[in-house]
Amino acid sequence: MMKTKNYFLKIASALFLLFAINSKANNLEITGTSVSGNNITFTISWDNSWNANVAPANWDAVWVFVKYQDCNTRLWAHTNLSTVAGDHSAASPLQVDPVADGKGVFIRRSALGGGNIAATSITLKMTGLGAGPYNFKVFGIEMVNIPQGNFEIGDGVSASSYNSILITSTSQSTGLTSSIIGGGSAAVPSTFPMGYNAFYSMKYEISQQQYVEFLNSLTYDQQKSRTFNDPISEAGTYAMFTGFNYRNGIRILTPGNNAAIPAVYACDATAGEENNSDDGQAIANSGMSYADLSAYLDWAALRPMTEMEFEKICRGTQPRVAGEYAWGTTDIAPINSFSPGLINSFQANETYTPAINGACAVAVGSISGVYGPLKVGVFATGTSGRASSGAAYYGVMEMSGNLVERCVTTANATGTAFNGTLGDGTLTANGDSNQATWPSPTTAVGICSKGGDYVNSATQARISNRNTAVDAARYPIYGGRGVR
Ligand SMILES: [Ca+2]
Ligand SMILES: [Ca+2]
Ligand SMILES: [Ca+2]
Repeated sequence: MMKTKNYFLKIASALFLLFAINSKANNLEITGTSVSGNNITFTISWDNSWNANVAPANWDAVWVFVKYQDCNTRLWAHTNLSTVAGDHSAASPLQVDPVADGKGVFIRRSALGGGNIAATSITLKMTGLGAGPYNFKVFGIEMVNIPQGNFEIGDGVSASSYNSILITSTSQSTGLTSSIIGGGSAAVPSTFPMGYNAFYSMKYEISQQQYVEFLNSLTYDQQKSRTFNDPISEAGTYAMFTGFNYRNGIRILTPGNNAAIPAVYACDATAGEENNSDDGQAIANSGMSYADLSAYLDWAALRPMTEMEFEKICRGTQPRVAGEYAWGTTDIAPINSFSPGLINSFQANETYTPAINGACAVAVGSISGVYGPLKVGVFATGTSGRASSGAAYYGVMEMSGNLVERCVTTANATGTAFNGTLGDGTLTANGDSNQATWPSPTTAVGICSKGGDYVNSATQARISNRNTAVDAARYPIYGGRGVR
């Protein structure tokens, strides 16, 4: 299960005393799954949840989706859930928000408040299931609500910055000409998700544990496309790199059988026995190409983020600051995995001490020792504020630094053709995403890089920095997250 420290504690503690309880790991856990007819019941818990009506006036949620495995074929498939709210139930303090395509639900606080969510019973109604027998697995991804509203783009000083303009409902409904948006952008049509409308963003970059759970639901051929070493490789082989590189500890636990039986993967950053507390489960997953990222997002029924949405998530309703990072100031304190202050390496409570404003995983002098991305939410502690935890305006983490966010660009017509089509939970036979208007996983034309990373200069981590170079490769600095 995903275990991360929370960053939002200090922001929220100004809003609700309840938030000041502790700084324990988020501990998103889904347990006790049982199925009766078309109903699937489980308990969910996570830490430091919020629902606030003062700035940033938003809430967190968990995107929950269900996969089922045919007990005969052993193949996993996506389960549809009812689109009718009354078909689902949640015990207090939670509610279930269905979605129109039935690919999952959002589970969130039903009333204003904050603090940990203790194990709470949820029952969801599944639809369209044929005769079994099946196994079921419930997946959860922490998300942050990004409210509808105006926001500014373009800080005027960062590389390829957009013009300094305000995005409004009119921008979204009529589109933007290339001369109005600037930055060498193509014209942006009204069908492109600009960030004005409300959406959800993943709180964190995709973690190694999340990628393991993804791999373990794929076929052999799909796994082969989504990893560096073939799934038939011997037990202990690292999945994403030639060996234990860039702090990526995903290994083959049980080898696959050529083209038939998929491999089983696990986290084992501290090599020897998998799934120990120091095995890097919550370290961001390095080494994903856009093809890997888009496959994960299609599988999870999310979608790629656009580079305009990136600026919305970071800056929120605040006025632009020249050269600002995701936390809204120009403070920057480069920190890396070999920095002496990094403690509890590879554990769920990996963090940096002492807390410092602008702490961010970007280039630190010369590279030495074991280096790679840090734990998602690494700088958040019980006493950290926005600038010391690195939180973007609405509470999304590591939008500056750690791993590069691969976003849909407005730099070319392939990117601007993107219309926000959601993933449907299903990949091609070889494990690629296949959703209409998504940039091609083969070429990555239409994808750009945002937010910088643990290797490159801090200037790339600025909110308004734009890097529109096309790159379909699998690099140690590449990661990402999805929205819906
Ligand atoms: Ca281990
Ligand atoms: Ca990042
Ligand atoms: Ca698909």
